[in-house]
Order: sequence, then structure tokens, then C-alpha cells
Amino acid sequence: MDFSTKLNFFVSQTEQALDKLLPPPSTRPARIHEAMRYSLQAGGKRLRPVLVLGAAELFSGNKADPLPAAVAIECMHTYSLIHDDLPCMDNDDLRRGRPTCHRAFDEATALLAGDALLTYAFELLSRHYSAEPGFDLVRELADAASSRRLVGGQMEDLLAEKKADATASELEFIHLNKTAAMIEAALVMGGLTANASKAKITGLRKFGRELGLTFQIVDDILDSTADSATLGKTAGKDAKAGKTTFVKLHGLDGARRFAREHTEAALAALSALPGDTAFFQQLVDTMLKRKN
Ligand code: GRG
Repeated sequence: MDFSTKLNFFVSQTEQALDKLLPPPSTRPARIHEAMRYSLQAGGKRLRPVLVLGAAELFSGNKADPLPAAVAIECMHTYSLIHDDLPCMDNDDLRRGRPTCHRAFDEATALLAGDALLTYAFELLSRHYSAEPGFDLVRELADAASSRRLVGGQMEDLLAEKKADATASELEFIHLNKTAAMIEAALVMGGLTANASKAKITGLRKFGRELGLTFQIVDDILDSTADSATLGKTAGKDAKAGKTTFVKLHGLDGARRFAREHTEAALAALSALPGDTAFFQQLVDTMLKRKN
């Protein structure tokens, strides 16, 4: 299977599993279930589920179905987007090419839809996996979404906005945790569903860290160079908010250089992983060249 056929296959498997595994929209109270589905089924690149499915495929031997884990991490990611868009955070009107959850519904419903998706992620893991690999999956996702990682990264991001200039090390903390944590967790969760050894889990984590940093640097470059229609979210927000980004700290050329360096590091980490890594090699390249 070539790269784009496989990518489309993983995305369509994810879309079908999302529809099947989420509570039906008519579940009482319908409004909250409609809001959860509205944000989850708005499209999006499905990067994290694709990473779960791709990582699981690297390993042979005894495997649990990786799809519920893929849906769980997409639920977690979507909760973070809904909350990030709220007026008390980024105050955004556009996400995944349509009005943000609080614009389409209202703030209270959006807050609750985020809460419900966060909780549902763990419900899915507990329902679909036995103790092994279930406990490890729960621990991995809980750690990545914790106050030390995803929430911690978001907190430092908000604190950094109030400063004239954040340092390079503050910026790295923000991105390693706000962005790379979920990318790392997706790969590790895929490995866990496939019973990967501790050494291979460490390898997946290393790959995720570099891929996550590449993803974020490209995100900063796109925010300063692309338009809102292409991005499906408001462009140019970082500069407008005076935010410290890779582009602000290092200039466009510097940010592009950093993106290439982290891409190379990601490919080096990938070369230590087993199985056919061609799909991930192409994904790294696609990520570097992505337009949204
Ligand atoms: C509210 C706890 C909490 C965290 C919010 C996700 C997030 C943290 C902030 C969103 C703002 C942002 C630019 C984050 C860094 C990059 C990122 C996670 C982009 C969104 O992910 P994509 O591009 O989105 O994979 P899609 O919609 O394609 O899934």
C-alpha cells in the first residue's frame, strides 16, 4: 500500500470507529452528545489516531485492537482544542474549518463537551482493554494529559503571553508538553496495544518527541505564513497576540532550519524501530511540508 492509500485507510478506520464508539447523538441529554460529536466529527487531520494505528502495525505478535485507543486519544485531543478555543483561553471563532464549539453551541455546553470527552477517553480504554495493556494505556494517556504535560504546557503558554519575551527554554517546555506530549503518547499507546518491549516503547517516545517538535515549529511557521481558509483556523494569531514562537525567536529561516533538524532527529529515532517504517518516514516528510 502506498503512503496516501495507507493514510486514507487509517483516517477512514478512525472516522468509522469514532462514529461507532461515541454515544449516539440522541443519548440524553442530546445537546451534550451533539456538541461532542460536532467537534469530534468536524474533520481534523486525525494525526494522533494515525500514529496509534501506524505504531501498532510496526510490531508483530500478539496484538489488541488499537482502534479504541486511537479514538480515546482523539477524544482527549479534541477536548483540549474545545477548551483552548474558549473565550477565557484563546477566544477563537474557527476550528477545523467551522465555528468553534462555544460559537456553535454556547460556552457552558462547550466546557461540558470538553469535560465529557476527556472523561470518555478513559472510559473507552477501561471498556475495551483488559488489565494488560489497559492499565499502561490509562497511565500513558493520564500522564500526557496531566498538569505536568498537556495542561502544564497550556498553563506556561498562558503565563508566557503576559511576558514581553519568553526564553527559548520556556518555549521548549511549552511545546514539549502542549504539543509533543500527545504525539508521543499516541505512538506509545500504539506500541502498548501491540505488546512492544520497554526498549521499543522508549524508541517510540524518542521518535514522538522529535516529531512533536517538528509539528509545532511547522505550526508556528504556518501561523505566520498561511491564510485562515487554508488552515481551517484563524491565521496570524500568534504575532497579533505578541506571542513568543519559534518564528519570533529565530526568524522564518531559523524556524525552518530547526524544523529540518528535528525532522532528521525524528528519522534517526525511527531507524531504531522494528518493522516496516516506510509509512512513518513519509509521514515525517509530509509533516515538514504540510500546508495546514
Ligand atoms: C486546554 C488543556 C488545554 C490544552 C490546549 C491543543 C492545545 C492545548 C492548544 C491548541 C493550540 C495550538 C496551536 C497547539 C499546538 C499545536 C496543536 C496541538 C495544533 C492542533 O492540532 P492539529 O493541527 O489539529 O493536529 P486537528 O484539528 O487537525 O486535529
